[in-house]
Amino acid sequence: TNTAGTSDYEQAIAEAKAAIIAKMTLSVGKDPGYATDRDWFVATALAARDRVTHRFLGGKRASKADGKKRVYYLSLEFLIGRQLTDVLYNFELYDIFRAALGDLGVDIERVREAEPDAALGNGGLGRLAACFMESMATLGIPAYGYGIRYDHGLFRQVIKDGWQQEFPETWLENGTPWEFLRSDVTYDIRFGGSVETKTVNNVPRFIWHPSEVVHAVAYDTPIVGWRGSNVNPLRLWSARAADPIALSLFNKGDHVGALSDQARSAAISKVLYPSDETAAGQELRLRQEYFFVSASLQDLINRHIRIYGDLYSLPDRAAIQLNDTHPAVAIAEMMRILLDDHNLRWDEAWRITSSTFSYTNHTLLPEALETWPLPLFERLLPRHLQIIYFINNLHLEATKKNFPNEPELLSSVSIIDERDGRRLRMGQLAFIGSHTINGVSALHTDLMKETTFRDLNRVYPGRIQNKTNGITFRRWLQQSNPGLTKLLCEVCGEEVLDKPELIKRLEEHADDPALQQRIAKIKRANKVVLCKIVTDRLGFRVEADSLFDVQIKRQHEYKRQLLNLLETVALYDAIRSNPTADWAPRVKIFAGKAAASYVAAKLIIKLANDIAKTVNNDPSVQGKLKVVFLPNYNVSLAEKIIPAADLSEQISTAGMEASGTGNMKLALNGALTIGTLDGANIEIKDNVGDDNIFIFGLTAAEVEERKRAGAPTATDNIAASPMLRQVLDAIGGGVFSPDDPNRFKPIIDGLRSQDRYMLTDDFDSYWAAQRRVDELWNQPEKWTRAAIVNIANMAWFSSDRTIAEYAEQIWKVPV
Ligand code: 26Q
Repeated sequence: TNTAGTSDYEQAIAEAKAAIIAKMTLSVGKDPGYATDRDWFVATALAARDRVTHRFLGGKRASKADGKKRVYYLSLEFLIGRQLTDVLYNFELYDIFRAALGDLGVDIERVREAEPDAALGNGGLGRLAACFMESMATLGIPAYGYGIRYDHGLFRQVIKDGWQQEFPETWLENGTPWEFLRSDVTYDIRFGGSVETKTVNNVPRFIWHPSEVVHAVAYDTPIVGWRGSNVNPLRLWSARAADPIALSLFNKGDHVGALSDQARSAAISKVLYPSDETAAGQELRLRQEYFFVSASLQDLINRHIRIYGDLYSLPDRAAIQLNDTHPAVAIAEMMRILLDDHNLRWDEAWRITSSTFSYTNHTLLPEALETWPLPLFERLLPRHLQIIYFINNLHLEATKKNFPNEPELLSSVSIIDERDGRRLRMGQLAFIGSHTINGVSALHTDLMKETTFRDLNRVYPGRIQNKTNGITFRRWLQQSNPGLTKLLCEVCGEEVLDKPELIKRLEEHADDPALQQRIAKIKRANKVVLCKIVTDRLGFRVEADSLFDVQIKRQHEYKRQLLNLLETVALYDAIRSNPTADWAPRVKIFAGKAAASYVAAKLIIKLANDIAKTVNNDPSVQGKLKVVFLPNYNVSLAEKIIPAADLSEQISTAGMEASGTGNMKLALNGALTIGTLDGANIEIKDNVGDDNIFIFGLTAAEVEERKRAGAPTATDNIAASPMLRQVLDAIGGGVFSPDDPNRFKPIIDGLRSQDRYMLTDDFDSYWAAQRRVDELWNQPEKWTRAAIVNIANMAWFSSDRTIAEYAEQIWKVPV
């Protein structure tokens, strides 16, 4: 209590109220009486941002960072989602602002929902970057995220007659209160032209004469760590024309032509490439990559020289992490800057470069590995191509020397792929130019060493490390599941918010019926919230007492949403033929976007919706089975589905899902996993124990073995499984598409012939695992016990742990 007789808490609420009203009046320019939810969001965000800004500029970070090594996280994607709750929560202002808004007659929930998601990413890789930014701020690591400020993030998905449609996403249409434009931080980004070779004092010099210059302008978004401990910048670049308007053309009357340069330049930061796990290979994409890499390196080199004077000490003061190969051209750009702009000798430049960079690989799928046709690369970045040739020659010479009897080795470790049309392999470039390369789960890292990078791993042994992914518990537990968080604080102590390993204490009470009931009650409340979303968006009801079986992720054939759909159809048939059996009443929930050009994935979305239509309108399975496809999956929808999930579908073909992170979010929130031994599922199993997870299917080694044998197994698999045969006949015969009986024939033909993702190999085993799920669901105490054991053993999957490992073992920065 203070002198005025009010408590500090009341005082804080009064201050927040005054701040929000001041922002509404003076910044939004509205009378609160006329404010919309969106206005309240802006006013609230600006009031919250002031606190962040003080911390951001308060000198704490800058002085703390002085003399310390900085971490630069280069990523073409940052899938942040909404920021208001993140900021308020991490500053421990959430309750105060809720009360302040409540006093003003405004529901904070509506204010939260008025914020558009910052969807500057596709899926796992982009969301991981966002979790990492939050963890780096939390651990007090002086880190900068660098990326692109896309005008349009990932497209908005609409489901029309069961088909996916894409619409542009417009998160910036009303501006965003979170960013600061730094017009003074602008760099020239050059493209094209030619390279002139000169000899000066007997030393060859290379002078790049670009044909085009684009400006990169910085926008900073502060990233707040837990308890406001630290605030780091996410610096995103926006493209502007060097000449906003060609006046000479305009004056001649060519008003459109006068603006075409502006349009061409601005195109670079217009839109996020919506492909996930496929390399687009288009010129604009390469322009995006080089644009943000060049701006980021110029920026960090400026900063380094300002503080330390020269670049020799760069590796001691900076660690640059490449988030997949998307920024891998940075290796060549760093060399170019050191050689051409700073006149360093090659070996000095190479030492600095290769001891500064490290690279994370997120996928081994061949179609996702980035390669660039040499002519395209040369036309856009002629000097960089020269440098890459030089790097490659030295690398191949050294390899030849060390492995004199293995000439075949050279073609596999070369940066240039000489098969069908010469191409640059960015994975090879990133590997060769980095001191450390990491995979994102134990299995994935092992597979990197055995497959794609097998030979490079022999040439440069010891460079590959594992860093199993993690998730930030602030967003994925504390903010999205306040009910569970409150219970954890009570049972495990408040310190659990700072030390997730204390969640383990929950396990002592796993058999306590009182705790079980509380956990079940929290889950049910979360499910009721999701039921309302389903009703609001789809117009039908689902029962909160059913098992919520969820598969939420990008639509990709390797993730096998189709396997889940086959099982759905088999279950639908089985329930109808045996209605009195002990089926667990289920709601199958799907959500996820397909890349706009991914025809097969879009047809599977249509299949899910057609199955949903048939099943949901069939009275004979009422109360036993419902199928839901929730449109426009994004971070905000994930925050609602995950706390409400009972069963987490992680059913990729073993060896194909590098890690997965949704699997971690769901298990942390008490969903049991049904999954293959793939990616981080294996580590989840190791942590929660075999009895608390439903594992099925071939292992990665068995998948490999069957592929090597080369014999098509689909025919045999189908012949051996009457149930599978019936399902395929039904779908292929048009049972779910009477309006177009052949609609799904391509899917079924694909399974009968290729079955590239081995669904028919795993179907029976998956079915059996689902029946084990039914059995456990019908023993609610046992189910809840298993859920508790899952929650209790997920602490290791905190991204704070992951980032601490990167810091110690890759970046060599103190935590
Ligand atoms: C490449 C070139 C051109 C256009 C697009 C792309 C592109 C874009 C995004 C290629 C791949 C991606 C995304 C990959 C991704 O999200 N991988 C996921 O990374 C997660 C974090 O490590 C893992 O958990 C997932 O298993 C992995 O699939």
